[in-house]
Amino acid sequence: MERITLRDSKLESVAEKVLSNERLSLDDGLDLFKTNDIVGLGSLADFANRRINGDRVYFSSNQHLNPTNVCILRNVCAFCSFARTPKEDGAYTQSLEETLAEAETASGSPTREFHIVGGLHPKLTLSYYTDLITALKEHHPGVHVKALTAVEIAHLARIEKTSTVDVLTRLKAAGLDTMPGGGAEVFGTGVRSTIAERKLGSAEWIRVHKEAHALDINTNCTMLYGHVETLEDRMEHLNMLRELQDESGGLLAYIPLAFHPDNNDLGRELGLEGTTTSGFDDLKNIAVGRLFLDNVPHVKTHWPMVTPFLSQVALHFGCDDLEGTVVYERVYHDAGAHTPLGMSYEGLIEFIQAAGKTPVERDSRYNTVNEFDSDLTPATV
Ligand code: V47
Repeated sequence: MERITLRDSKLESVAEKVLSNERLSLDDGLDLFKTNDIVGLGSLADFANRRINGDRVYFSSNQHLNPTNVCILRNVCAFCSFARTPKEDGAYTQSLEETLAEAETASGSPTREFHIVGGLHPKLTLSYYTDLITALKEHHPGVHVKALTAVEIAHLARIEKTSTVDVLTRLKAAGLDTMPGGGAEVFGTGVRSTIAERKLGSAEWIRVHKEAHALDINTNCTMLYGHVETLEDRMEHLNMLRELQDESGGLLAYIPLAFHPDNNDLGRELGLEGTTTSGFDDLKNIAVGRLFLDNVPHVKTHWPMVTPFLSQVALHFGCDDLEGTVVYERVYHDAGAHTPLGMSYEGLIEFIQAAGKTPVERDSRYNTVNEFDSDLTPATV
């Protein structure tokens, strides 16, 4: 029988539910977010994670590609440091050849997944993306493509004057395998109108993910935390994700996204420039996500966002996925991240082993590509 030591007696009833695999309520989630017993919380989340994933920790030999940073929401998403207006300094839109050339720059391990997201360009049509996906698959046989957030899908549907289902169907025909979880931010209308007024609404974000699931396109989900949201807002958001998954079952991973406040209006307005979310809150978001989203199989830490060091500790706080080699991360580095831009394949393996876990290289749908032993080897980043 598992023994979990708790210092916060408020967590005892939650612990009973976790041990007997009972669903947590919104109030349970709030108690978890409010506790200072981070070790107790982590032990519960670790238990819940090991019940699903054992000691396996997933990673991907992947490359992030961001074909354009030109975005019609440049002055809408107050938290974003990546977007530019078409004529603004630093604006770029890659040609197909330029993105294909960037896709060749990964070294050391064959790329098995391309993660493609970018701005909502006012002129690029669907064929820009279908051509890119088709060409990437031609040049990299067997590679998976995880591309375009629900917000980008809805934008392309507007440009093409068609439905989001039609856009998804055509992307799938071109080779789209899965979709990333970005663009969810915080679903609650109060927060959403403060940080991203006029962006795709939460109901539409959820609808696009349901449509993708119905087409057998698995997706991820996220929550952007550490700005104006309350703990109640976080729980409302997680509850909407859990309901979505109850209904359609296509979510693969939840990724809590730590707000980076440099070079964006929200960071300036909140006086947060030069700061980061606390490690305490980063771990709480991982652990509560693992415990509350009992129907989502994986919880991922995006290591370039919260540092490799915090991500390694998170592997004992409910997290079973480290993202991947990444190669060149732009979204968080534009917003002040000081982490490396990418990590080597061997570095990721050593990093997982040094946490006493079993590294498993996965494809986008979490099929095992390579499994390594869990020998403890000293890790360097
Ligand atoms: O949609 C933008 C967020 C997302 C900031 O699904 C910011 O596997 C914090 O979704 N501070 C893009 N967050 C990243 C993303 C992602 C990353 C890794 C893996 C997966 C996956 C998804 O990043 C955006 C937005 O929600 N974001 N700016 C910022 N300053």
